[in-house]
Amino acid sequence: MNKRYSMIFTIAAVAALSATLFGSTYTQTQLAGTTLDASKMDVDVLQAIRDMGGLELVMPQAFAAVECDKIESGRNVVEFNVTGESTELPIMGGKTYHAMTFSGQVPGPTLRVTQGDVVMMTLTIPADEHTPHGNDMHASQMSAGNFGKVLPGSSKTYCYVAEVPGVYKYHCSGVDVAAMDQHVLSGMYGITIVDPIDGYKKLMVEKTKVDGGQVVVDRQFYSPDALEFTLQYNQLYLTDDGGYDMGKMMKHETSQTVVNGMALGYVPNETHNELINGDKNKNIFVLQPWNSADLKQYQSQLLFIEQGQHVRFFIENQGNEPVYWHIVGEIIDRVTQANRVQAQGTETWLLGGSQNMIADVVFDEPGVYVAVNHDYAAIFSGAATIFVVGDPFGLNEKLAVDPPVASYAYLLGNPSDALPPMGMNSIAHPKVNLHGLYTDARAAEIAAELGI
Ligand SMILES: [Cu+2]
Repeated sequence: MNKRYSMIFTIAAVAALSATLFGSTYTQTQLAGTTLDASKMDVDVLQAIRDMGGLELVMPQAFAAVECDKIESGRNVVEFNVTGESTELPIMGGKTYHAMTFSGQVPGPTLRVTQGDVVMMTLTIPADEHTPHGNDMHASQMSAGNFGKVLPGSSKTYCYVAEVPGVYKYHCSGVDVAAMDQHVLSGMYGITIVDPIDGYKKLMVEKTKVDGGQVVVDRQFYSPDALEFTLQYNQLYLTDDGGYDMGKMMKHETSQTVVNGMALGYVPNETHNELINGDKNKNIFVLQPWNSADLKQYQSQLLFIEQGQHVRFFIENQGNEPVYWHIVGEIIDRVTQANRVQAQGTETWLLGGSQNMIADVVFDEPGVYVAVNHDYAAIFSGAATIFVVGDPFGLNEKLAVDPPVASYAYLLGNPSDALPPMGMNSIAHPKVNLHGLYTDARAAEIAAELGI
């Protein structure tokens, strides 16, 4: 008998033995291949659980969370306070949708900490909010019981140590899991970036050169310092009046694919039309839905990068569909998950739902590049993000004369709202533009904080 069959028989034998020894209807129904019937479960076991006050009484603190009043001295404590708020936000097509948000913005605020920090996270639900919310933080390692619903007019705090570096989703857990899909797919998601305690690694890029008439490998190394972006992918499943359509979600019928909350949010706006085409109403990009340069918190924008600059993307798939992350015109020089390098030099990297990557890229030539989810349905429903590398249109001279800067990027900021610290190896953050969908109140609040 080969090993594979031997293993299957062993498992079957153990299962049959268990069924015989314990008379378990659960084991028997599994062996018979029929659907588990709760009504046939051992009533005494269920009664015993009830007598103990339910499973929650048995399980709390089964896994070590940090008690907020017993934090080891020496650890840095980072407070992270968010609210759960429903609101209307604009979407492509001149409409609005019934958004659910952390703190009035989609994505929610980015939490950035260093490995080993304690995060003290508080979710507050305003009294006038119509539904409870919850908070599931993927950077923590604690009992799922912590992620239960928080009622309107109340708040909940928990503490955890950010032990593992990387990018992590946080999201609303609905009302004790019920409607979690609706809350997340309506906008209740964000990321935590946990910077490695030893900083990021320098980047190696594969090149070749001609040396003495021979083509040889020419590995080039870049400082860990980088221009940083966060890109978060998700879907909207909407009814005609902007409500959440669970039927469409179940059938995977995407209404719009959003990047940082916006479908096609990183495409030219009327300023670029004017500068490049001489007419603010003459679109450069075939799909250009967010033209106004005035709509500060949800204007479309190009993302500017210097040629030959080390760029670090923090990417999270917040959604319900796979993301085949690719940059039209470039090779991803390095893919890191947690602090382990997964690939060096790859065309596309697949992210399943709630999966992340740190992509390091150096753009070799000036020009226009497009980051996509290389699923054609995703591209044409919103997952196209345009970068301008170098200054192929001569915009820097026109837009950045005072003070002169190497790239227009430094005047615009980039789509990271990860406020200090930027990590020991990060460059000083450019002036922050508001990228994503923000309520007017939230945008005004952040602009005031930043002095922009
Ligand atoms: Cu919620």
